[in-house]
Amino acid sequence: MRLEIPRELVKALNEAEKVAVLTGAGVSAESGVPTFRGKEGLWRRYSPQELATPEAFARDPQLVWEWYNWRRGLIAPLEPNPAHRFIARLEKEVPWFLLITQNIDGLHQKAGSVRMVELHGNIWKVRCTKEGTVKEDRRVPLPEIPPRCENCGALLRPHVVWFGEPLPVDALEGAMEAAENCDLFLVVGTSGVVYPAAALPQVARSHGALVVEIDPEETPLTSLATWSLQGKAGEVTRELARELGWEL
Ligand code: BV8
Repeated sequence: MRLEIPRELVKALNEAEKVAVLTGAGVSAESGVPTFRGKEGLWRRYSPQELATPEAFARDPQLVWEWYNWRRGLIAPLEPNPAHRFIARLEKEVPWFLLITQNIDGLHQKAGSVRMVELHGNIWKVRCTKEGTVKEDRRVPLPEIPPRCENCGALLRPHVVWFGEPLPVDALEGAMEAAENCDLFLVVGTSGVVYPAAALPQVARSHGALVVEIDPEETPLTSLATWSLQGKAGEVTRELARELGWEL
């Protein structure tokens, strides 16, 4: 069943000068990355709110690292899907663009996105808990759990933002500025429950931007949207690309 794309939306996308995009786990779902709301096998008895916290890591670094090691192993072979590729193409088509992602999987970069900020860090980076140094580490699986800093021997942690931790200041400032100045704000695959990321569509709306949501379900952000396209990101963006005459 072909999704109906409103003519005004196609016009708005063709005329947009400044575009910001906010993505969540849903944009990676069709690549095979489990969303936080989907309960995945081994880890279904834990919620991210329990494991993705500094307290959980202090209490049991082994358990937290087993969870991240499992996720790294799952994500490593995955490829971007048409939604990631649409967003990377949109970046090239508009004069001013910023992608704001909550995802830590690195699939946007793999699809060619460049002008982007990672609000919650990146699963492929590790940080020394003593020296604060950050390094890329793509070893799958990790040779030892929990991994240690080869320089000082202290525990390494995933370079991601846990619940209760502040977001990277430069990323959040860049995201806020983009939400305040864009004329079109596209939200793809987020349940809109995690703050401060979830506040960005409201900021864009209150500064006069058109807000477009792509999600198979209604979310707290749907009422904010000028257009809400209820469908899977890969399928909806394929339709949008067709309307725009883009080959993805
Ligand atoms: C902070 C990295 C302050 C780690 C993540 C009470 C009220 C309001 C706020 C709070 C509160 N209590 C606490 C807070 C703050 C808290 C928060 O918001 N909690 C929530 C749970 C209430 N926020 C924080 O703690 C943040 N920090 O506020 O710091 C501060 C300031 C100064 C000094 C000290 C402290 C930090 C939050 C970041 C947490 N880290 N990730 C890791 O991943 O391991 S969050 C993680 O979960 C993701 O990054 C993402 O942000 C979030 C999950 O959200 P989604 O991406 O939306 O994914 P979800 O599964 O929920 O939804 C998927 C969506 O996709 C759905 O809508 C679904 O329908 C859709 N979908 C499914 N399939 C598809 C699809 N869409 C399209 N196509 C498909 N095929």
